[in-house]
Amino acid sequence: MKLLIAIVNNDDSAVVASALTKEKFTVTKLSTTGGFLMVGNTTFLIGVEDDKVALAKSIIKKHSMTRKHTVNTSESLGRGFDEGALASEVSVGGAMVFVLGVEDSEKY
Ligand code: 2BA
Repeated sequence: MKLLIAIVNNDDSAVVASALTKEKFTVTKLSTTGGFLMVGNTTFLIGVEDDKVALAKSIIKKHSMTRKHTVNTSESLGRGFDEGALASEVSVGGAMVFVLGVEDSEKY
């Protein structure tokens, strides 16, 4: 078994959740915030049998769009960033997916 941790844009999260559950995946949605942009995103925890990992990843990929996000320099400086490290526009997404091995999983 694997645990997928998938960080998805908030604008895509409802569609991703719907598409996953339609294929019988069980998902947990967490409200999270990206540390760079400080913008809300959604993190999915998905426990998946090994032979279903590719399907889950393909569903997430299909419904996660890449977007441009314009960084407001003065707003970001207020958060303590170094001005030299900021780009005026960054590309966000589609999705960031981590696949972790699960040693044990029990439901009580
Ligand atoms: P944020 O941390 O808010 O990052 C938003 C976007 O800003 C990133 O898009 C990337 O294009 C850029 N970015 C992030 N950190 C940067 C840095 N130190 N210097 C320059 N540009 C930077 P994505 O890569 O698509 O990431 C979207 C969101 O996914 C991230 O939001 C974060 O919440 C999560 N994420 C991405 N990679 C991660 C990782 N390796 N570990 C944990 N979370 C990650």
